[in-house]
Amino acid sequence: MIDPVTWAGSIPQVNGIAPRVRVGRSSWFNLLWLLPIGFVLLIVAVAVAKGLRNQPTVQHFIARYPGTVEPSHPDVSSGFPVWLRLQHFFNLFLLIFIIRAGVQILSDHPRLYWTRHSTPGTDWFRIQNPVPADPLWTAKQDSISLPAQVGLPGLRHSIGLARWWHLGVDALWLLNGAVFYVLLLATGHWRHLVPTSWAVFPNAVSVLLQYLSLNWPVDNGWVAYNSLQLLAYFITVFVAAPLALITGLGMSPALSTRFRWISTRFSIQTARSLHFLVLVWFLVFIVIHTAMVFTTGLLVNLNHIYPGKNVHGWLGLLLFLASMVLVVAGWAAATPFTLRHPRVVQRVGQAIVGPLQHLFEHLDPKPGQYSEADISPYFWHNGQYPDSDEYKALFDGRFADYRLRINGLVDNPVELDLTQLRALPHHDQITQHFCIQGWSGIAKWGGISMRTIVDLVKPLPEARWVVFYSLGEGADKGVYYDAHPIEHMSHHLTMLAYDMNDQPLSFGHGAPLRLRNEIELGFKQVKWIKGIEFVAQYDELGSGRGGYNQDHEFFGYRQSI
Ligand SMILES: Nc1nc2c(c(=O)[nH]1)N[C@H]1C(S)=C(S)[C@@H](COP(=O)(O)O)O[C@H]1N2
Ligand SMILES: [Mo]
Repeated sequence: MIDPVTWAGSIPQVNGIAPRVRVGRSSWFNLLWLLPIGFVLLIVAVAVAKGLRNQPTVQHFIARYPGTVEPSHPDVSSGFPVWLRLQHFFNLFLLIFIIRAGVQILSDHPRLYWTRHSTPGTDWFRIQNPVPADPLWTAKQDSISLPAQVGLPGLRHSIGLARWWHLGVDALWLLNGAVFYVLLLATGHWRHLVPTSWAVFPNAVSVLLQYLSLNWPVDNGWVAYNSLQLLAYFITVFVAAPLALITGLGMSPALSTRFRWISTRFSIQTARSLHFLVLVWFLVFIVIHTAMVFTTGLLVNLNHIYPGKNVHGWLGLLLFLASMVLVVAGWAAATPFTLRHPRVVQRVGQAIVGPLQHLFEHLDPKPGQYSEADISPYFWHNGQYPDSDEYKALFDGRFADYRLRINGLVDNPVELDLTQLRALPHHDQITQHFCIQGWSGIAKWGGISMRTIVDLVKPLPEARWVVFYSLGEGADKGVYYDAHPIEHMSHHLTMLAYDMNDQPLSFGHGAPLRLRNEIELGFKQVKWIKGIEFVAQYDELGSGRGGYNQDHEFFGYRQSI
């Protein structure tokens, strides 16, 4: 049971602002203006279209291209088979949760960029005020709340739960889509959705003119969609949906650090921005599609897609309303259920998505990811800063009394001070950080490869996890920690860093020592490390879920996506 008041370290709920898009260097356009502007443009477009339709050439054009390319294959049956009607409903139902949780994820870092640096002021879109000047401003402070029935679950910084909804339901949606593709192909119904003649383009223009001039074409979607509709459906099913998957995977640290040829060209921020634009396409599509269903013969349209009959009558409407009861119930229940049973959401999400995340965890990243020229001018801060007396005393003494303890299931437990740590073989890497909230940045990390540490302490065969404990607490009090699979300790880019960009690690970024394991998301990169323990399992640590955020904010213990 989540108490919104004490959630995430009693983070107060803060609203965002109306969406803004940057124009030029630093002017911001409030997208709410699109409503009156769009309305005026629509009226102008109607007037122009009406004028055009009085022109003989345009009339000829419309007579030549009436709007629909008749199906040339007599073997393609008309109408909508039962699998298609069911899948249409599943699609609609699942999209509700995907979209709501997706907007929630966006709200955790309510800005979009085109470069992997996520530099404040270079965002092209934001639903949050400009980043304050405070040099220790964290991404968590930057997150915003959503109304409980818009976001899923709406609370500020509830990204852990939102991700289970988004990724878990997405897996079901992709399965539904894959079955849909197969059945489309197998039954020949793809011919209803794929334009097969160039005539689709002049016909689409013709349809647009007919709609805008308020003299609508006669539709018969039972047999063939009009060309504009066909293009919209085709783009949605065969372009937007696959793009949603591809851009979604483009945000994975494991995939990005492995498949360099693509992630060097399309950074996580390009993927994230495009992922958002796909959402915009879906939203615009849903609004227009629904409006057209309602205004082009509602009863017949609903008879097509619900009972699958090309008739007049009320059955389709009744079935539609019954299905809407399910939709409304699912919509209304999702947030209250999530707040009441967050562990269930975490467990079910983990069961659905976990295996895939495990798969990606096998990808050892390539060394030599970036060069000095790629280093980000600004690197966001995140997390809960340490404020214990122990930490303050160490910091004030310039870490002269600092000792890193490495123990647990090892042959040779050690305690090392900073001089000893710096005397170990030096390793550095220039890599990209992926915060779960969505920002990224490149830095050069200097320190010790975890391979060196493993050689030094000699883990016992039963050691399976390596737990990194912080000197700092988490947002709800209690030690911040995170467990990593022992296999990752031999990956190329797993290291302890004491330098960042050739300077000793700053307070904010984790002084005196932090972890880098580049195939995982940012919250697993424990800062202000106090000790490292090799264990067989982690269920007796914290609440037993493999890390502080897993215990307190329902994140997953594998975060390769
Ligand atoms: N001890 C500790 N380590 C932590 C955190 C924290 O709250 N406490 N936050 C994590 C998160 S969410 C991120 S994104 C990175 C941020 O590192 P940075 O501040 O150097 O960017 O640190 C991670 N390590
Ligand atoms: Mo993070």
